[in-house]
Amino acid sequence: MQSGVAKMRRDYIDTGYSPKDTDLICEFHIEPAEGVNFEDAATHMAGESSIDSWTEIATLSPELAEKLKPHVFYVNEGEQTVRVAYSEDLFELGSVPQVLSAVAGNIFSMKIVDNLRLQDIAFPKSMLREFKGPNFGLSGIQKLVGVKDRPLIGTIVKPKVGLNPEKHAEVAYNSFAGGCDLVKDDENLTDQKFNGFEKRAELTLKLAEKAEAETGERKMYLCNITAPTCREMTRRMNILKDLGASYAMIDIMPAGWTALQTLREEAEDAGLVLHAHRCMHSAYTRNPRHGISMVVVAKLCRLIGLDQLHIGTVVGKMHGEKHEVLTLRDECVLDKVPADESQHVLSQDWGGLKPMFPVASGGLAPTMIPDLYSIFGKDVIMQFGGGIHAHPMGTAAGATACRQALEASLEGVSLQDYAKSHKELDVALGKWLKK
Ligand code: CAP
Ligand code: MG
Repeated sequence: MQSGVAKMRRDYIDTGYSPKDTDLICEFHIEPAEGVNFEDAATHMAGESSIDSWTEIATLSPELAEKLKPHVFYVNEGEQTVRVAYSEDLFELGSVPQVLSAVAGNIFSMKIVDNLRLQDIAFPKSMLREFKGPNFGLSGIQKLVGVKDRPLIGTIVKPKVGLNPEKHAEVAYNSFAGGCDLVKDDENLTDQKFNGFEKRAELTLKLAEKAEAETGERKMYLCNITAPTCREMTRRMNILKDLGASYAMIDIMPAGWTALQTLREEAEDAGLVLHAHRCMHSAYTRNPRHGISMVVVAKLCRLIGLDQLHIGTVVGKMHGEKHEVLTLRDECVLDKVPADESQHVLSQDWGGLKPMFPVASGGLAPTMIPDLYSIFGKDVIMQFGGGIHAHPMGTAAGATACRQALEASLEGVSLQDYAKSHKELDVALGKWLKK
């Protein structure tokens, strides 16, 4: 056992403590290293994430420690779970980076744990008050698009990268004309030499407008503003605003939390909806024994105020069990999320912060729409990349097949029956329905 384990203050375990309304509460999964006692690991984790060091420090007076010490108020060694209440005074309440530097910082590097996972953070009202949450959110977007009684249908221009701006805009136009409400860039398309940001935005927004005039439906283009600096992302956001866009898209994990907090402010000034693509999240979230859960990522996004967020599909190509995806959906949309011990979810009162619009994307085909509708209901954005552009009759037909499959689902008609009088759907069934 390391000497630090024996020397740190030992009064952080406090199972008699009732968390205060003002405390920030975290649930952790802890796997101590060999030879390290579970409570010692929890004590050090709690100390390192708040006020303490590896050894007793003379500069930490007993009075100060008493005031700011963490309280490990729940310990379940069998389940390898602890919950820690942190005084709000430990935090810069409006700073996601500072909060993460504490409760998701050095602790992941400690030798005394083999694995450590931050399962959830419950934010106190004092912290919620420092954030605005989504500006548009679920109902604001439904109002903007003029659709609230069905899921929205979106696509991702494919191939991911490689098209020039003209071709990109044409693929977007065909998607809109066929029935998509939303068309977005792929996560790795930003401002490459073959497809510059400004030209792409200009041409695609122009054709979105044309499709609006032709179809009588609102058509939204989600252009990816992810860039090396906040200043450049703001510049790109302002270009979109000047071109009359309603949306900006951002790769939330590569861009980082400071960027998201900055962009939330800039987006409000520009009047733009923020679409959050979560690529890279699995580097943090996928290992069930280590890292940071997607629940934490989703909650931080709602707190900061992204308007819509990818949460998984259940039926598509990315990992994510149904219960996990529905937990994320609840954190996006509910005002009061109840605790769910089995899912390591803490109760969260969002205090009226607007809901985010959940996005299901990744490996979806039109044939999955009945399942998606039964899983998510109407308050979801369904996105089909390959599932639209690989349609044998082309992109527009792929989008039409999605709308037809959605109509069938809303009317409670089987896809096979609906396909009898809807050619695009019929062809899609021929391609994607498992025989
Ligand atoms: C979907 C997608 C998204 C994934 C990411 C893609 O395209 O654009 O990046 O949805 O997963 O490139 O895979 P396809 P998630 O429809 O062609 O799969 O939404 O779970 O973060
Ligand atoms: Mg993508």
